[in-house]
Amino acid sequence: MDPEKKKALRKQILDEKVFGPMVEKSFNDADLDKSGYIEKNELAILLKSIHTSLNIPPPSNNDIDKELKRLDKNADGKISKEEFRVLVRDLALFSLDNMTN
Ligand SMILES: [Ca+2]
Repeated sequence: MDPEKKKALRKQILDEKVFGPMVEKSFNDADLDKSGYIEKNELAILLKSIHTSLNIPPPSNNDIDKELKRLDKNADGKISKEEFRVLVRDLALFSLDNMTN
């Protein structure tokens, strides 16, 4: 993809009008028990399905702990919707970077 087009797409993805609903939907899908937070077991399920869809080996328990630590800014052991935005952003940009056309 040409860099200009990529830049435009990047901007589009991170526009709050697009990004906000994207976060909302991914969060609700990942919050299996509807507790309003993504707990470690839910993060594990989510990361496993992401790895599967990207065709990379499943995350180890250590990978999941690391990701939880990275996202869990206030260190309460679970991911709030606000904290979850980082993951959705990374994933959106990762998918964009890996688009072949
Ligand atoms: Ca939950």
